[in-house]
Amino acid sequence: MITRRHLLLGAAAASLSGCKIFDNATGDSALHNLFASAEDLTIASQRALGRDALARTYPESDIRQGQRPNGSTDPSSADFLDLAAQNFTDYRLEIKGMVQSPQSLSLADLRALPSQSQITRHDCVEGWSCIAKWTGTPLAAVLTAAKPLKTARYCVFDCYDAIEKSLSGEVFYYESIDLIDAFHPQTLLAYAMNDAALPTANGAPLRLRVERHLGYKHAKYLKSITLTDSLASYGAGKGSYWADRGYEWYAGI
Ligand SMILES: Nc1nc2c(c(=O)[nH]1)N[C@H]1C(S)=C(S)[C@@H](COP(=O)(O)O)O[C@H]1N2
Ligand SMILES: [Mo]
Repeated sequence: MITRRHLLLGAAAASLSGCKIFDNATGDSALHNLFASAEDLTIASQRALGRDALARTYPESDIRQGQRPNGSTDPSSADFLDLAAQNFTDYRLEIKGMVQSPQSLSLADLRALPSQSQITRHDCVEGWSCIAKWTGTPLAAVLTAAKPLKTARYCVFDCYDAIEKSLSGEVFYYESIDLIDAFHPQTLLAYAMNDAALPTANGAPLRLRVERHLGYKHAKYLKSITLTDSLASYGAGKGSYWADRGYEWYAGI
């Protein structure tokens, strides 16, 4: 007999093997269907366990190395290079879309909001993990100031790095989370890592930490946050660079 627990374990196994399966392929519809149902189960199981449950945190002694950089590590867009050349003094994070009070926040503005540190483990679908200390502003504090409309359901993160460059143009990295995860107490806009300013390779000047999710949800090089009631008009319709290429959108761990 297949119990609910078996289904949940199966879902976990499928999501762990996801990267290897999809790294070089986008086409297998049977696997895609398995992923779609695994994703529903992951959301259902996280809801059942409580979407507010905290990710595990670690002592300082568990930080054994710097966070291994992955994906984009050195954005080359002109606007990013201009900001970096001024040590990000002109950087502004825009909060826009379905909000009552759009925000434009400098790093100093963000640092003046409550700050929080946490030592957590980052899990990439490629099969590696790193424990690091992250410091930043809870996303909840920024959203509270922006006053989301009641109809808003998601935050879409637009990033400065072109993850794809081709003759037909550039694709800038984008990700999204729902407002339940946006208001989760460990969801941070992080400006520091291991007690130093966030390195360029790890997403300077500001990146997302969304601790109960796989690595690709942790958008680096944040440019803006757009609140919306639908992801349909972002990217290929899933509001996530990797979800639009076959990975799970929710990617809960
Ligand atoms: N803007 C942006 N964010 C990104 C990526 C990226 O390429 N661009 N890669 C993702 C992936 S797959 C992982 S594992 C983590 C890597 O973060 P790190 O470089 O700090 O280890 O960032 C995620 N966020
Ligand atoms: Mo990753």
